[in-house]
Amino acid sequence: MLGGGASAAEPLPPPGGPVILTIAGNIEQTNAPGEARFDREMLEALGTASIVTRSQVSETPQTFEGVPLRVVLERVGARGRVMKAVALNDYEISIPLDDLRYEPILAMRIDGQLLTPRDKGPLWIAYPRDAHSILQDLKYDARWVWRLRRLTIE
Ligand SMILES: Nc1nc2c(c(=O)[nH]1)N[C@H]1C(S)=C(S)[C@@H](COP(=O)(O)O)O[C@H]1N2
Ligand SMILES: [Mo]
Repeated sequence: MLGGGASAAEPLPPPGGPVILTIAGNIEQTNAPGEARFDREMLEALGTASIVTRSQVSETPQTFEGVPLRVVLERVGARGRVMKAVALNDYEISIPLDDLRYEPILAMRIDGQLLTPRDKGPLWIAYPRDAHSILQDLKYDARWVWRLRRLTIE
């Protein structure tokens, strides 16, 4: 559950560059009809964090760097219990917002390399999998949406 009285501070400016993430659904801040659109610069300006962890796709720890999901959702004034995440390949999964307790990020870089839509980019949802044994499970692996393009707050 996110929200409970918290409100987003400033109106969201329109993106100046290519849109890499669109957020829709139950949000307070929009910069397009019913949607909040972000380019890379807008996301990076929210502040980045990193996670060093192994994953379903790498037995060697990698450094995932990006924007904390919580910060992005707070910026748009998201309120709800679940977010539907949709990828460029139309992969789709519902993620409970309770997962924010694990501080997942929207990763833009891996080991310093910018993710592009040709690999797992532009955004890849990453969890601190090594830090929490509960996350070492297919249920959570399926929430590591790569090539993420859209979130809908429900
Ligand atoms: N965009 C996208 N993200 C995705 C998937 C997918 O098919 N497309 N599969 C999910 C599932 S079910 C798992 S277990 C992990 C790892 O999937 P992979 O081994 O196919 O990369 O990524 C998740 N993220
Ligand atoms: Mo999976």
